[in-house]
Amino acid sequence: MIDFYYAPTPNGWKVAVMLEETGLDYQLQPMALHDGDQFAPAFLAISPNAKMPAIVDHYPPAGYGEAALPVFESAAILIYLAEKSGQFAPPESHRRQRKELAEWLFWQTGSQGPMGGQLSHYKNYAPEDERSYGFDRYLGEYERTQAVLENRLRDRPYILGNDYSIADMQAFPWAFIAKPLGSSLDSFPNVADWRERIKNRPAVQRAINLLKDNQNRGENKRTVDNDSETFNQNADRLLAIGKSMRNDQA
Ligand SMILES: N[C@@H](CCC(=O)N[C@@H](CS)C(=O)NCC(=O)O)C(=O)O
Repeated sequence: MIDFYYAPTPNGWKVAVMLEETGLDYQLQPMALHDGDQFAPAFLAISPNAKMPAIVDHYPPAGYGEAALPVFESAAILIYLAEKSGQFAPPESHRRQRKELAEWLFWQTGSQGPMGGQLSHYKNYAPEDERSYGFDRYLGEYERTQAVLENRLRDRPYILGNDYSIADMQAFPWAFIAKPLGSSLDSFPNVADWRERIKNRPAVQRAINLLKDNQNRGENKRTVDNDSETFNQNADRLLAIGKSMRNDQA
């Protein structure tokens, strides 16, 4: 059984898609990010970055030992689940493809994800009168990553070639929400086709519908104006929690 720490956001969907695709047995551990669940010491022991998604596998495969195994960061979780299930990643012996898998997972983690995340902040959550510079900058940066994907998909249906893989699951959610980010798919027809192919998979549909009612949107949307605590983070909170955890141990 795998505990899946989840909230219905693009980063949460990446792992939800993989769990639904593989059929691995999991139990949802819903997280209320705006109530600060991510700062609970028990969760920080699993995910020191104080962000979801994260998992705890209570029955890890041979070689990991018998203790329950925590994994944080979506790409690391996808690699782990691909290894556990033997699905959606090229085998270790396919060295060139494994190298490409690493490249695209790092690309998503270092480029597409952060640019999409900042764009979302300026489009949806920043103070109204301070949105414009940040929005313009991150729209450009986000669409730059869409262009990278567009070129990659010029001559192949999926990021690694003919086979749908965890590289697609990692990148799909941030292309899926292009329109709510204030971007358009019109200049990216290959991305639009790829997005459609993935979106129509039954497992993907199940994943993006998980806890859909808890999405941060609509009338009660949390923004910087009504929730400065989770939106305006700095080092203080995590340092204070770290200190209190050390004191508890002493
Ligand atoms: N690089 C991380 C990003 C995770 C992330 O940013 N998660 C957000 C939700 S989409 C979160 O947990 N935010 C809580 C917070 O910032 O306090 C991953 O891909 O796992």
